[in-house]
Amino acid sequence: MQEITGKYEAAGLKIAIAVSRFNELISRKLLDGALDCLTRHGFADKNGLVVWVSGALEVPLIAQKLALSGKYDAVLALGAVIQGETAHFEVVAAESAKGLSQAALQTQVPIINGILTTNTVEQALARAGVKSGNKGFEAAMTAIETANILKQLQAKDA
Ligand code: INI
Repeated sequence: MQEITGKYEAAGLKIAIAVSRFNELISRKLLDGALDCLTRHGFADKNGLVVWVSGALEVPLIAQKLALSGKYDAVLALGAVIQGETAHFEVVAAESAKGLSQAALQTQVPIINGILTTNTVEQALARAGVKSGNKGFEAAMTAIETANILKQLQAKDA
C-alpha cells in the first residue's frame, strides 16, 4: 500500500497568520513560537503575512479571507480564550473553533487552530512557551505538515 506523510519542510511554502490582540501578552508568545518553528524549517520570511485582529471571534473571518486569496498554502490562527476573563467564554471558544473548521473545509486551505482555550491565565502562559511547550509552535508544525500533504496529493493526481 502506498503511504503519504507530510514533510516538515517549509522552504517554498506561503503561510499567513491571523492572530488575536485580545490577551496580547499570550498571543505574542504564540506568534513567537510559530515564527520560530517556521524559521527552523526553512520558511522564507518574504512568503509570510501576519494580520492582527481584535479577538478570537474575528479570527475565522480574516483567516477565511486569507485562505480565499489563493496566495497561501496554509493559514495559522492564533490567540487565547481564557475562562476567567469572560462570562461568554464558552461562546467565544466554541464559535471561534467552529468558524475555523468551517473556513478550512469551505476553502480547502489548511486553517490551523492555534487558539488556546484555558481556565486561567497561568494555564495559557504555560502553553504559550512558559512551561509545557508552545501551541503556536505546534500549530505551525501542523500547518507545514498539512500544506505538504496537500501538495503531495496534488502532485499524485497530476
Ligand atoms: N477574545 C479572545 O480572543 N479571547 C478572550 O478570552 C475573549 N474574552 O474573554 O471575551 C475574547 N473576546 C472578544 C471576542 O473575541 C470578540 O473580539 C468580541 O466579542 C467582538 O466581536
